[in-house]
Amino acid sequence: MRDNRFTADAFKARNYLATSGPTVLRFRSYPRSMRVFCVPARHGEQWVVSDVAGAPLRYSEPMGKLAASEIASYREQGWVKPEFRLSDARVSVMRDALDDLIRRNPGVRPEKLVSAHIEGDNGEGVRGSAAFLDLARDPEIVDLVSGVIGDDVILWGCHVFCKPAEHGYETPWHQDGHYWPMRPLANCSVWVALEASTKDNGCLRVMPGSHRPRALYDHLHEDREDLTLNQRMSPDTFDESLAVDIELEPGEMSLHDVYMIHGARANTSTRRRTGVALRYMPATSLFRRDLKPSDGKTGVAVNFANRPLWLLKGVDRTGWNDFTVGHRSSRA
Ligand SMILES: O=C(O)CCC(=O)C(=O)O
Repeated sequence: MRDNRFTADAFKARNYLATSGPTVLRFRSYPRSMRVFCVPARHGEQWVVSDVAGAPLRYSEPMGKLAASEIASYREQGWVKPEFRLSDARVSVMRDALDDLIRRNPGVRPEKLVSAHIEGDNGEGVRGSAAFLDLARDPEIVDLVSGVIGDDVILWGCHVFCKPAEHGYETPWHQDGHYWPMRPLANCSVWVALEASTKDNGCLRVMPGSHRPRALYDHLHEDREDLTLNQRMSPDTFDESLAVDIELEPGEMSLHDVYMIHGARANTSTRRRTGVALRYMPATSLFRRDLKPSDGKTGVAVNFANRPLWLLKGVDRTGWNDFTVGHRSSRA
């Protein structure tokens, strides 16, 4: 049995338990004969109220929802780092999947593992893995996304940005909206850290509030081998000194808006840095398969014409999104 009242208390107790280990906590709303502890759930953690003998009586809601303050911060700043994170066990599963993905794709730069969630030959030059689709469909992550794009959620992309130690490519400053084909332009990206992502190994950097004008700025072409993308926003469009570094521990994540100006420095450190960028659009937008990414010279080969879509929540409000294209059954 689930108990929604419990979630708020569980949030407060979480940090306490994280430092003191499993313990008994009492909440005012529960009788003294009950105790509270944290157990690993399928992904992440769940809180249980049990009787003194340990029989579970109540479960908390999974902790995947954004708090009101997190939603407000996303609206204001264009990004947020939620309280929610993956469990260590889940991170370890995903790291194995990452190593396997890299082994499957010896000829692809690890910063350019596009559509990594499509198992086998994905038609975009990468042999993907279902483990990333599982992550992208994780109900708790989808619930986070719902908090900012609403209840009708389409998964349309997943890009693994793995920057090897010492020679990981820079991601130039850019806006995702410059490249993407959904109209009206709307998207939330969830960037999940599989390894520590810090200033020295090239963590994601954002320009807070840059999404607010809902405008796209010019991107200049840059012909260099050592970039994740071959386009960069002209430096006079924004003030880089105001950038915020999003440092994350393994399992933590950040969400950012489609108009947000962001990038990442090259990784010259001795530690690899990997983020899985999961892309979700509201089903009030149409995924326009006829639109190409800007001028086709982005440095990442993508094929929107055959990109599969998954309706993960709600309904397709446009009535025009095609959920058959690109799926295994229609590719055979
Ligand atoms: O991880 C990176 O270097 C860049 C990620 C990015 O640009 C994105 O997720 O939109």
